[in-house]
Amino acid sequence: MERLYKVTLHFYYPLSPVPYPLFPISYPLFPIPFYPFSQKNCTFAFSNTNTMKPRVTIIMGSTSDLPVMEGACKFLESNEIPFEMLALSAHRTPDEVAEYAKHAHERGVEVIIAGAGMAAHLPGVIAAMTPLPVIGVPIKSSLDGMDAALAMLQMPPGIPVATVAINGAQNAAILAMQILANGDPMMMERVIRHKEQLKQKIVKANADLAAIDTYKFKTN
Ligand code: C2R
Repeated sequence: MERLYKVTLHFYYPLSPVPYPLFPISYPLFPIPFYPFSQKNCTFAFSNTNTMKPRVTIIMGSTSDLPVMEGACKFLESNEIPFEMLALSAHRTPDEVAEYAKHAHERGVEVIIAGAGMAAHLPGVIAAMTPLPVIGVPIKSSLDGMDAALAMLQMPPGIPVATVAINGAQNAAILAMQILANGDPMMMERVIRHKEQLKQKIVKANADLAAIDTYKFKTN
């Protein structure tokens, strides 16, 4: 719910009988309690409306996909990329999917991540109706996720869905960040930093392996 908050601060300050630079001299003669006090009020107003515009939409076919799709949310959050989260279904809410897909780019959205399980038509249907790149996340909810993966991978020529691994929501968010990084130097820095962190993980892994000294025939 939208709320407007107002905070008023009341400032009371002594009116010095002499100019303030002379205050140290006048203070012993006229201590502050003898000064007349003046008051000023300052009001700050702020609302709880979120003014950030989403650059990425994370859509899921059902909230049962949320535990997987949170992998994408967490990655975007940690990289300070504004995103919105929606549940839409090409099967259950076809009109709403069309309404969303046709207008997402007009609202400033740049990349769409769509996760769905089973007969996962959602990303393909969105891709058919938007000029934006669509990244599909096949959700493992039946047949080990192969049904959803094939539905996304096997898009007909002309309507691509960039499909990540089954339950690979974090990779979808990384890919979204890489798309955003084109023409956005700050975002490109984040992509480079992310790659650097991956490298550091392997550097540490090698240090940990080198520290193992329980084998007589281990040479490093
Ligand atoms: P429920 O748990 O709501 O029954 O959904 C969802 O993504 C979910 O993985 C079961 C599964 O159905 C998927 N679903 C789709 C679509 N809508 C919902 N694949 C769609 O439009 O493609």
